[in-house]
Amino acid sequence: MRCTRLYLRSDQLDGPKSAGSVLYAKQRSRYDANCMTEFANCPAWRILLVDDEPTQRLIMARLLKRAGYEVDTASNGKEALAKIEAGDFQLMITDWEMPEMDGIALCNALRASQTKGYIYTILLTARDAVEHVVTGLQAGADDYLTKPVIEPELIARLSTGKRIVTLERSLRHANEENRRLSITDPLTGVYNRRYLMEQLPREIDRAARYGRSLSVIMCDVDHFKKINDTYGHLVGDEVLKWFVAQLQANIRTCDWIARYGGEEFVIVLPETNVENAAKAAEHLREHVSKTIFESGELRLEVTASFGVSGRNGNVPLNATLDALIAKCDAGIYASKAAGRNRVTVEALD
Ligand code: GH3
Ligand code: MG
Ligand code: MG
Ligand code: MG
Repeated sequence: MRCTRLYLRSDQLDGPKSAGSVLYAKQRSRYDANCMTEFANCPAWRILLVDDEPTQRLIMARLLKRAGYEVDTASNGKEALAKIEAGDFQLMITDWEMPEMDGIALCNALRASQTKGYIYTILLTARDAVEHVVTGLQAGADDYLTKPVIEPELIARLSTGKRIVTLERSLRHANEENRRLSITDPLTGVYNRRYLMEQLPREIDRAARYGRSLSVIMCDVDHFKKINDTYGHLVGDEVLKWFVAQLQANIRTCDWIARYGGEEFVIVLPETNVENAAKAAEHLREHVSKTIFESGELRLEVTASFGVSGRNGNVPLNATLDALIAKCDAGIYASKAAGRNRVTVEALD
């Protein structure tokens, strides 16, 4: 492959194509086609090009656009950081020497900040001593190239960047998916007990620290074992999904549901005093009891028993997770004992 060094004469870029550049263009389009397959799931690759020299920016931007990248430019590190904050870049090519904030400071700042995804960074500079390379990489650059840049080499190094970014992206997605699965009940799609035990203490701490109200509703489907025994576990599963859908459709968006176990669910109501939580529970109870579960020919009346507890913002209570759950549990027990399909409020001591 012919390797042309890129000099700062823009007329060279727009001039007639030589046989070498046509061959190179063909090779590059094959290369790009490979990249297209390899990165087919990615949206357009966005590069932030940072350089204080307008001509260098212009020529490099044209080169990168021809290679299929979306390009945005900045003339120093400060401007680059502002664009990174506002935009979505996967790759960055930065000059070293620039006014206000140079490329080294930019790399340091980028690595110290939280970006949406990894930004693969190439430092492109006239400085070519080994100690400069070391300083650049230590500042957080992933790669180091010297000016004048050799176009195919830059394109090849950017493709390395794309591989790294793709790997980072798939790892991040896998982690997010694992996290989602680890806190979700697979049958009903609401949070599971692990999430409840992790998140409810945080809600309690926040409410206690800022003197805010927080309430919890616990509910248990009545005579659920009978539904399983009569119609089978698959119907039982459908009833549980239906029950959760009824709850979900009748709570506020800031309230959240977790499956405590079996046919027992917990609804956490931030910023809600116990009186209003009791009203919410009564509304849920009534809605469930008046709505018929339907599946094929089957029509079922389903009811549930509720226990409510919580803290009111103006009462200096130090509720604990165990105390709240125990009170809700006691509420359910009392509702069951009183005949089921009812709501019992248990105040915290
Ligand atoms: P009560 O009114 O006193 O709450 O009676 P109940 O029958 O609802 O309560 P019990 O604790 O006797 O039975 C709960 C049943 O829920 C027993 C268990 O097999 C069933 N169960 C637990 N998890 C699931 C599930 O994921 N799917 C199905 N189909 N059944 C489940
Ligand atoms: Mg410069
Ligand atoms: Mg139960
Ligand atoms: Mg039950």
